[in-house]
Amino acid sequence: MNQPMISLESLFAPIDEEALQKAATSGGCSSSSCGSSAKPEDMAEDVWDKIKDHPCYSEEAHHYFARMHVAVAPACNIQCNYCNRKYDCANESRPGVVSEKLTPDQAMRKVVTVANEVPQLSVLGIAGPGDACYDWRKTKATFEQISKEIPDIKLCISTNGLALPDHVDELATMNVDHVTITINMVDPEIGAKIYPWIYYNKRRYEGIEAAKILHERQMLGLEMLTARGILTKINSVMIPGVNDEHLLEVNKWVKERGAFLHNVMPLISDPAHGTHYGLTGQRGPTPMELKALQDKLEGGAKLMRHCRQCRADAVGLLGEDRGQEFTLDQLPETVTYDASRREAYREIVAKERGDHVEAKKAAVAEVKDVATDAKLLVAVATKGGGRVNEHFGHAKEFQVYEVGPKGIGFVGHRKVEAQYCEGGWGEDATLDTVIQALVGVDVVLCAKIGDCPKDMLTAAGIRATDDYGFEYIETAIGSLYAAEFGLETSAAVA
Ligand code: CLF
Ligand code: SF4
Repeated sequence: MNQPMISLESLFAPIDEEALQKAATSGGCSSSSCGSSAKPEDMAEDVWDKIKDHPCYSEEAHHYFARMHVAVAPACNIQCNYCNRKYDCANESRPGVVSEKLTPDQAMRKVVTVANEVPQLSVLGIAGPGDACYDWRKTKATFEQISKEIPDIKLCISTNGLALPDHVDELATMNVDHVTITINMVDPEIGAKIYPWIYYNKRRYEGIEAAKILHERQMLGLEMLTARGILTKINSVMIPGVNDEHLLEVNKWVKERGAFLHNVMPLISDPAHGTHYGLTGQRGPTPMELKALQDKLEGGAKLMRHCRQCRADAVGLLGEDRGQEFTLDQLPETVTYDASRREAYREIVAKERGDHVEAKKAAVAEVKDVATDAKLLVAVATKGGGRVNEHFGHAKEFQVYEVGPKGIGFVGHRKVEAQYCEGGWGEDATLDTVIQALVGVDVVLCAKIGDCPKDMLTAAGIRATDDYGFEYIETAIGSLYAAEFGLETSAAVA
């Protein structure tokens, strides 16, 4: 099989047009086999086929593949205490953000435009504002149109679960393989503290009665999806003092009913968003509280830790958002789908991904060989492709890995509200906020860092290095760990 020539840069944004061109003309692998070398040994082939290029369902895929959301279904049938209807659905998306609402026809134009320009695109999701199952007519019309035009795009929805059981059969017929249900409780007494009311069967219910109905419908929906082989992700909003400890119970219930992933997201509560929780002073968890709960949940339903709580009109890799490049006013009046760039990209990824998996295995073996119990929390600046390839001052987020005797694992990300280096020079005040975002981290790995930010990080107890720039993330972390705790000490971080 011919493989395309690949440069190290070929998977970084912006996409290397030359590499795409070579891949497009190489006659390489078919897109259906792309990335198959990365399949975990204990995973069934049909499950791997469904997740291998889904950036949310596979942590590994999120380095390579992008999702886009279209906000076509704004009506909602419940009230969550962390939601203000002016904004996106906080069950899946970032609260406090207003996304551009589209008709199914407008959504079609947008998806085709993005598919032509963003070769990483693999998934189309409907994730608020509102509920995709309650506002079903628009969800269905959108999916039907788009899957006719781009048959290989994966379809994904997010729902609060109340109307879900009414549509599971249609979801199965429409080849929707990925559904997210937000489940914050399995005890209606706790539910009553999260949901003031629901609207069900043309009636409004409140308090414990409302939470009980919602709970029963969520469990029924999950069981129906599992029975049809649809992969279900459970989102839970962690609300300190309300459901944080209770999420251990939720994890057990959803595991028993076949959930594929459990994604615990932090409550984002800001009085400016005008939500009940925001206005009554309910706080969200700190990054370390979230990690501690996720660590407690290990061993139950498999955890998703790389969620970015994206916008309901997000476009791009999970850590980036190119939505502003594709607003309605910028879309062409007519557009025809051209599959060539997406196909070419998949060829490049197939090769790179196989190499990445091999590199990861070698790095984990290297870490396990080191005779120590020490653990490190390592923050990585990356712009995709699974490599340490972003400058410290340009990073919009850091991906956080834990390395220790058990190996190397992704444990979350830290968002940076403003970049240290904007316009070519660094601001000390901005650096303070970056340091704040990195609390608890031991080492930062990046492609480049200047002496000044490095010294300020060191003063805050965080070491930083660009010694491993452009390596695969796991290779870099493995080398760092071995240098620090193994026999070789020459490359230890200064
Ligand atoms: Fe979108 Fe959600 Fe589908 Fe992904 S997002 S509908 S499953 S395609 Fe992903 Fe974004 Fe987290 Fe959602 S990172 S908010 S989990
Ligand atoms: Fe808001 Fe989503 Fe809850 Fe509806 S389901 S109230 S849109 S967070």
